[in-house]
Amino acid sequence: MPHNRTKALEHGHDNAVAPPAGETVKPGSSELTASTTTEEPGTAKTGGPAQLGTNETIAPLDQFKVDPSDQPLTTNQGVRIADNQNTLKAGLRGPSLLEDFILREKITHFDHERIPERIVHARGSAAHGYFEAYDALTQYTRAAPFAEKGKITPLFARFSTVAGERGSKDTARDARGFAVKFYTDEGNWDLVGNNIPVFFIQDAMKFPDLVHALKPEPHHGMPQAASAHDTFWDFVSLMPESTHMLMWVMSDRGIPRSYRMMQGFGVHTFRLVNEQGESVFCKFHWTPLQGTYSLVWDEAVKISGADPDFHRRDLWEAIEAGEFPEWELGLQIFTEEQAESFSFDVLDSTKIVPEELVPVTPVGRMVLNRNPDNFFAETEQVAFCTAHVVPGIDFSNDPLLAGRIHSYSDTQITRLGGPNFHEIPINTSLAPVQNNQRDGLHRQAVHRGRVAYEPNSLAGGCPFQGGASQTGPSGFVSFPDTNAEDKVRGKPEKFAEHYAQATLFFNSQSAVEQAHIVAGFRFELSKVGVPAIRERMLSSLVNVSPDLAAKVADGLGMAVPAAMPKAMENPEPAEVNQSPALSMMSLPGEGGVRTRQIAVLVEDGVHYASLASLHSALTNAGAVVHFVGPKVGLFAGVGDSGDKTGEEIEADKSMENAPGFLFDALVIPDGSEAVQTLVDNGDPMEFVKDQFKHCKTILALGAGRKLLEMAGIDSAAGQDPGILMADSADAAGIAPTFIDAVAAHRHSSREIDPPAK
Ligand code: HDE
Repeated sequence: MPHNRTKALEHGHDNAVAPPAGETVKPGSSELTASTTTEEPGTAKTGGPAQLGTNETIAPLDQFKVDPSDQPLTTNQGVRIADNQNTLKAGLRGPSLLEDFILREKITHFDHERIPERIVHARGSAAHGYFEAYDALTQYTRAAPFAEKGKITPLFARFSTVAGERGSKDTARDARGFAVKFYTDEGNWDLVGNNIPVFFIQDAMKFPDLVHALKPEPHHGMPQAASAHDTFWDFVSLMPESTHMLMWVMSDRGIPRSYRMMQGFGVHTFRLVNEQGESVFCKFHWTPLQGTYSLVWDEAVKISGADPDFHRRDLWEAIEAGEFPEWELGLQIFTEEQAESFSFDVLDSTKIVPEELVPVTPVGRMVLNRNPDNFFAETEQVAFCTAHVVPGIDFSNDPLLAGRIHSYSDTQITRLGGPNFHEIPINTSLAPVQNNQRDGLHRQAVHRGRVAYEPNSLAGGCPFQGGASQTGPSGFVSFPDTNAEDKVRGKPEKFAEHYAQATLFFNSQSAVEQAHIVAGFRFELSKVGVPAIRERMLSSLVNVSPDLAAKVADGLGMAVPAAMPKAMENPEPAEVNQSPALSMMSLPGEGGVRTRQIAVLVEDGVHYASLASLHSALTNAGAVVHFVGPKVGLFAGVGDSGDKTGEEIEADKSMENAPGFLFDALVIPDGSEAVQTLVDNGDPMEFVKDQFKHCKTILALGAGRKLLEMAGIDSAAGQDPGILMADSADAAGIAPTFIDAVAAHRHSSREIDPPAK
């Protein structure tokens, strides 16, 4: 805190000038500041529509907000600065003086502005929000967020890519982090998951190896944010346990359309523990209400050039527009006895528990309703740690999880500069913190008194320990798991089965999704320089699906090798051979076009009335409509006769700054003169071709169909539900069909590999 508000009071001054409170989002309903909602159930579940962002996390952050409005410029010591333009010099053309403490303080601070980036998940975006419980879950857990129906728990969620550095692109093929910090009544609980429910490795011992193989190769620092290179494929082809995760990453899950449109998973098996100390196993699932959607590869590659912040911008803009993204939290709850009967081991993070074996029960929703005020202070400095659990949540013996419990707190010590990172405002608990830990770099708390030990009599025994009972606010008690085995380095038997669920995943995909997996492997392996690595990977894929291996081999111009010998040749038969929930196409979508970005091309001579009526139909449906011209600015509209009406349309984007692949759908306008100019310009044709190639919806009004003819795709109208044509007079009439077509996300039936001319 740069200004000590209490100091003047300590010395008896009452005229201290406190800085004005930082600007925050205007408080909405005060209901969200209460610990339970008072709303009547508004939807089938509980709660009503999300409200503008205000929640309990604002208060602790507010104390630290700095607002410079009407304030003079000062040094860090509070000394007013008279001249912020010139260094102190011995004469106007003379040498600068060492005594210029103002210059030295400014430059010194600047020199240390950067902190180490996260070793993985360096690039991310975050938002504040809240969790609302649908019902009390007290029969399973005493965790505070699930204590009663309608209970609200503030939270901060960060989404990230894994491999790329902090300044890398958003649309790389990669897993995505999905980390949620719940500020519960009983302390912070961090659920640090991914958008993919399994992981590459089974044991924490292999994590540094995995990351060293995945990150840019150390001799030349390439490639950035991508796994398309030798060291990664060398490692994973030698680690068949990675195969299941590879299937997910090579699938469309590796290139999400938006952070708002991806699932999240806790990955490991966790424990829920109730008041009576009884425990069940649990897997956490987040499902987006916006639907689960992806990009296509060509689109992802192009977007990474035109807008490396594509996902960051999307999350930020949706929240700014009041389109608060929402996810449903679902739990798979099962007993230890059930777990023992499964053909796989639930302590193995390369395995899912198929929903056909244990259904996902919806238990609440997460709404993100407030953007951070400061990227560094909040998004960069937030420290998620799997060790941060609260009473009612406990760990399983998953050996990958065990390593994480250590790693996250440990890494913050370097990244955030010492052991007091819990005092950084975004990391502070809403529950009071009292203990005898003292000092260390950057300590903020001013502990009073002489006692920093326990037991003590001088401080009346305080702070006192809660006791070992599981009930009430007595404190965290680890579940007394019974373990009576030899101390060994090794793996349980079922960990040796590496392919059944990779096959389950592949077989549960639609034909289009399977084709994308083939193309994903083909692309990545085509970048691998050492043929033996490609061949080894192919031999592993034979064990997943001979069909998959054959298609990838064909794409690489190679023969299919013999199957890689399996670690376990005769595993227990899998219980489930098809799981529709694994296909994104079977997941519930939002069904509408809210927040979808629609480009409407404009030029001078564009038919005004048809665009105006389409614009209002689309914006009423929640779509974000952008008029895209050869340059930004005003363009003259015409009427049915082609004469200027005096009305103008303002292009808020240009074809140069917003190429076609950034949009979810395209409208080509009517107006002969405008269309002729569009035809004569190369950029609109690129728009049409990319939209077509990426299987998006295109609507051509009136004369605009000429652009479709030029692109050779006019004949698709009537056959392809995503290619629409209408007269200007029917612009309002076609709007519902267009909206439905955009809501379908993509019209994959038109996809050809390699793409049509
Ligand atoms: Fe992480 N991981 N991880 N990880 N991870 C980090 O922590 C680690 C794993 C995940 O938005 C680091 O604060 C080990 C699985 C997310 O800030 C680090 C192992 C899953 C984030 C670390 C794993 C994840 C991280 C880097 C294997 C999905 C970003 C900086 C034993 C369930 C959180 C940091 C954020 C970040 C270690 C495996 C997800 C180094 C040792 C499995 C979402 O501590």
